[in-house]
Amino acid sequence: MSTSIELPVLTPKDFASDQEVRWCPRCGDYSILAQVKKILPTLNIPKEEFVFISGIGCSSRFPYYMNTYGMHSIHGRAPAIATGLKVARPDLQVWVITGDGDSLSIGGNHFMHMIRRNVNLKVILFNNQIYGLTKGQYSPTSPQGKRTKSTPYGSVDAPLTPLSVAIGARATFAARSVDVDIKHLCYVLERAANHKGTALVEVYQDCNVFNSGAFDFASKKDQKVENCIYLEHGKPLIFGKDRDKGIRLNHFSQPEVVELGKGGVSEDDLLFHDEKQENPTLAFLLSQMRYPDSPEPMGVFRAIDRPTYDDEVNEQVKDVTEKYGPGNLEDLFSTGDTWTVE
Ligand SMILES: Cc1ncc(C[n+]2csc(CCOP(=O)(O)OP(=O)(O)O)c2C)c(N)n1
Ligand code: SF4
Repeated sequence: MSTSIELPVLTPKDFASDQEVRWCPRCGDYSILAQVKKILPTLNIPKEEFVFISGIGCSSRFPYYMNTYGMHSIHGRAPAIATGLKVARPDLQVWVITGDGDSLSIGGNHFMHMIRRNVNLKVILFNNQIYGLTKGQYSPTSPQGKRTKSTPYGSVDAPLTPLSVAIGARATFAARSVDVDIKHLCYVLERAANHKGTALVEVYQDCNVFNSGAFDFASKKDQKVENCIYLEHGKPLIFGKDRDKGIRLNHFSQPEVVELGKGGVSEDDLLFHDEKQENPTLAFLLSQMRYPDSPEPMGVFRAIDRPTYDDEVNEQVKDVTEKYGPGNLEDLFSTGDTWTVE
């Protein structure tokens, strides 16, 4: 006789912890927290199998506010801890929560290696283009010229584009959304949750205290239709209030804005989005389209299949154990190239 265990039906409330939320009023972090709590019950995964691991920053307080397992870890090191956990416990769904400072300043190295290895982790990068927790210093994503507490005359640094870094490291899933774009953010988070491999979601997050309005172009209703292109797999890149503008590749394979119907330009001339392209060139090109120089793409840039690090490591351990038997740490330390220092 077979018995099947019915999973309890979960709601967003089941994922809310009893901790007082300590973000500033109207911070974009609230919306991201709310949307994550909304999508988790749709995944049909027992609550006990979710783990949220963060680094340090305002955004990294996230695990306190989730009624799941979690860890508020070390600055920039969440990818390393999450990788260890995922390899040891592949049955868990492990989420990494990080900020632009946490992931791209002190944690830039770890971030890149998590992605190139394709560890099966879901990553939310809260990009507010500033250090929030430490009260308003510039970050690696702050635009050139940005005046902050640590750049009083304007930043001279060339900023990083997180999705370009990720796609450069051959990310198998890379997406972007905006904190207050609730439906779109839920869609992207759900796609990430269901992706096998490192799934990076960059979320434009308003730090209304130290960098207010940085993403108005992508969050205000009247502005976003003109400034953002919502990517859809297999569909042409069209945007604008009247959906009369599109993106075409010019003779130098560079994206350019064209007006539909003008000079004989039709939908067939436009660039069609293909998130499944193995070659990352096109996804990288899209990631380099940045407002205000160009309309900015939103959505899933890339979603491809590749073996995951955790699967590969566990497969290798299984094969070697079958061949040589279970290992012994003591033996490992005292065999081979060892010597005594006297
Ligand atoms: C080893 C170490 N270096 C520096 C700091 C100081 N520090 C704390 S959070 C932070 C940056 C946070 O920025 P971000 O990741 O963008 O997160 P936000 O607060 O904006 O959400 C820094 C530099 C620290 N806590 N530990
Ligand atoms: S400082 Fe900025 S990022 Fe941090 S909680 Fe306040 S509004 Fe949010």
